[in-house]
Amino acid sequence: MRDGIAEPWGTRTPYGPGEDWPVRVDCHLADGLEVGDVDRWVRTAAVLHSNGDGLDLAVKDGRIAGVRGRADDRVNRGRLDPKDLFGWQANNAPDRLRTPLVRDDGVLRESTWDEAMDRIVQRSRAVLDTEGPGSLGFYTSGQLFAEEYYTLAAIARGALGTNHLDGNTRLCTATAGESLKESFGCDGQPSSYTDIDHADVIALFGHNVAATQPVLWSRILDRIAGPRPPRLLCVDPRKTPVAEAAELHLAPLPGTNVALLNGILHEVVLRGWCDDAWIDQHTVGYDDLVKVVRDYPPERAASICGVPADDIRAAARLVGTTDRLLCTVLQGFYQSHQATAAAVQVNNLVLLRGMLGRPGCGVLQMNGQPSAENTRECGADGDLTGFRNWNNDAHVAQLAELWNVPMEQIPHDGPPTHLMKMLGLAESGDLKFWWISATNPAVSLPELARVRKILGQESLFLVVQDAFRTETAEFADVVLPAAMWGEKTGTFTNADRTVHLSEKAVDPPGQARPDLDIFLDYARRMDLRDRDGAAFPPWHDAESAYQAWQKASAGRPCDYSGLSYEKLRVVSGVQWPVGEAHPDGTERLYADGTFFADPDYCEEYGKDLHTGEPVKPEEYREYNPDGKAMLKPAEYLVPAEPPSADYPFALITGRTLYHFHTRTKTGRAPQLETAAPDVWAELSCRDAERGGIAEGDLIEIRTPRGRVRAKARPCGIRDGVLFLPFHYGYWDTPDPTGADGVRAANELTITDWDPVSKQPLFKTAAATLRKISDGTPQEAIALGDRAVSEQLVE
Ligand SMILES: Nc1nc2c(c(=O)[nH]1)N[C@H]1C(S)=C(S)[C@@H](COP(=O)(O)OP(=O)(O)OC[C@H]3O[C@@H](n4cnc5c(=O)[nH]c(N)nc54)[C@H](O)[C@@H]3O)O[C@H]1N2
Ligand SMILES: Nc1nc2c(c(=O)[nH]1)N[C@H]1C(S)=C(S)[C@@H](COP(=O)(O)OP(=O)(O)OC[C@H]3O[C@@H](n4cnc5c(=O)[nH]c(N)nc54)[C@H](O)[C@@H]3O)O[C@H]1N2
Ligand SMILES: [Mo]
Repeated sequence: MRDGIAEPWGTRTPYGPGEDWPVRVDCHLADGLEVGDVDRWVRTAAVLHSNGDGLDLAVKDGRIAGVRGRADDRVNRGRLDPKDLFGWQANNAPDRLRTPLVRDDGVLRESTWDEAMDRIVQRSRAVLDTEGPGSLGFYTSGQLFAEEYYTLAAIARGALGTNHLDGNTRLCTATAGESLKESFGCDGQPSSYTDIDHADVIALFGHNVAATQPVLWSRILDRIAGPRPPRLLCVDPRKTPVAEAAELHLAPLPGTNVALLNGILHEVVLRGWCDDAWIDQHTVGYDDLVKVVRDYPPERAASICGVPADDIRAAARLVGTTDRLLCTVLQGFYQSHQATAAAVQVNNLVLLRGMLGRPGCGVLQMNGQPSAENTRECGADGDLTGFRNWNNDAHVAQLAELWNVPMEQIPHDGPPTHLMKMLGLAESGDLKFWWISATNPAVSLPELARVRKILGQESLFLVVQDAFRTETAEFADVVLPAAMWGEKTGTFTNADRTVHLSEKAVDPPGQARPDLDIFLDYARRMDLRDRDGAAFPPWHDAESAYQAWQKASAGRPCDYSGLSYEKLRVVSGVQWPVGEAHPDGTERLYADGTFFADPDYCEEYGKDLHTGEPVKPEEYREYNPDGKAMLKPAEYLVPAEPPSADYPFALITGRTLYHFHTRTKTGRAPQLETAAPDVWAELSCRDAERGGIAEGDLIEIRTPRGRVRAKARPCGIRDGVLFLPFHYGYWDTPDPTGADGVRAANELTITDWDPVSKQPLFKTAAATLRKISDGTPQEAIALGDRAVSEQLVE
């Protein structure tokens, strides 16, 4: 048992290219408990990121009492990161929701399930009868199980017939999905984590993997410590541990990723580093791409991004001349104004170099949350179930047949409503009923002052389904207590298509119930029926829901038809598709050079990368009749809110290693909370010196939307850029900064989104800064998070 806080990545187990990653089993048990005392171990995987690390829960006296990594798991070979070592304690927190709550006279009070569900059913019925299905909306998560999303999609789209269903994956990996649709015609991760075992160059684009998938980072560190290590390129305005370890670190101005990639592609094309034969055979769009990137010589890109032109040349040489190039992309690309356009340029790089389907090659358009992939594939986000195309009547007809509902009932006269649009519908009063499950928008959405106003609006009946009484629950008309991971059964799929089964280990507290049971209970109480009058959905528990999902996925790219619960109980992690052609799963997609892009099969016809305007079916047929991979160019566009005289800094937001999102779990794990107890703001040492600001001083950051007070942390971030972690909600009182409770980064962020993926811009706002007061040496020391993680890099 290592000190998971002081050693987030643990000890090195070096290995060479093409070798198996050695096993290292991490374990943490409740104080005083020995392995021999554990009653039983129950199979699951990590839920505090998208890595999908296989683990077993220790059960003692009916409670979760620890975790142990599974040595035979394909993803982690036994390793666990700090959040996974300690985060399970949240399940046992004394302040879990144990009963439903309903609002009377403005106050939430305890109620029974019958009373709470009656209120929900009455209101849904009334709204449905008077205003139609378009007045009901559902906003779900990237943290439930596939069974739960599939059920919610069937209820919302199939039975109620509303188009307003989306997940918080909109904030998270909408761009991952969209960029894959743009380039390959369909969502689905091309590559595999095992590509790290083979890669010669790993390029990380806006992805602080050391903090956000520490076990994946351990895998990279172990390659670096072994023979013939991979060379690393890091693109991030901050000096992250990834940047420290990289051979080359480019720190572009926030929001300039497209210009940077165009500069790199310019070099790759003009220096002849393309795989021309592969491009000819497998892609369309080469000439369009060349026409655009020709105008981005490194000097031009350098002047836009604020990085040296020679560094762009060096980066291009690194990715342009290696035989095994693996690229990863995450929020530094996804949460800015040209999110999809930028992520697609990384796909272009991989395509130009013919780097698909071989060990050590490819692209990981990463996910963030443990089951973000399932939200997308089950159709609980802006797509139809099974990566089906809303704009293809044959696909809608398949769903109608599967669900035995009239095809007209499944909304498909426009794209499914994305979250930011739903928020607008709630604001305008058009949305009258909104059911939010497993997400905490009162902290995680941009421009919180507006979000609070909308959630609190009289015209909106708000249902919040969570394990805790969150900031969002405080606005609810009805609060439903949910069982969490470990307290229910289901499957979830990580960022490299690895599916795990998560088994119920213990009972939920009080009257809390699994989300699946709640959704099914709602369907029964609403008396939802299929075309023949049978109760819909017809399934009744996790396994029957999963079997229905298997059937819905059969023949689609995300094929689960050959992957039973039984098999998942034997093999630790299987990658979809799993069907007749691939009974044991599929390590890499597109190894045979065929894509899911055929006009009759593809998930989407694509969009204009600048405006988001959907491509018409007939245009797509003409552009890509044979379903090849697509090379799509984009011009760089200036961010909507660039730094100005009044707001001279570029503000970005993101994560720390020790917390997950709005801290409902990690804030309840003492080791994690102590490691990063309060908000801080990163600024460059030079900016700090100019402002007379020292480590630990209290500073105030302002944008046109609001202000936040935080302790200053001068560090290696690029000049002119500020960074705030977004974990700290305003609800935690008393507020230690004394700044009237305002410490949520999203007080500052802007209501704006990428026109293609509709993902909000959490990483680019213009801000100003002033010092409020001197800190004390103790306060500087209390900022332990940075101290610990940076010291370990050295
Ligand atoms: N510890 C921890 N791990 C997590 C989570 C967590 O909350 N805590 N959440 C999980 C989830 S849901 C997600 S989505 C992932 C997110 O994982 P990441 O994307 O790795 O995390 P972020 O900190 O949001 O952003 C990554 C980096 O983007 C950089 N960046 C900001 N603006 C730009 C830009 O314009 N260009 C470039 N190139 N880079 C930029 C930031 O400096 C930051 O270091 O993490 C997952 N894992
Ligand atoms: N400024 C800024 N904002 C951001 C980001 C950023 O980088 N910067 N990142 C964005 C990203 S990538 C993400 S993913 C979002 C995350 O934003 P949120 O989804 O709001 O974050 P969480 O705190 O994970 O909220 C999940 C909620 O689900 C509850 N929960 C957990 N398990 C279960 C369950 O099994 N059932 C039910 N019913 N509830 C459960 C938890 O208690 C918690 O309240 O934040 C986004 N917001
Ligand atoms: Mo995320």
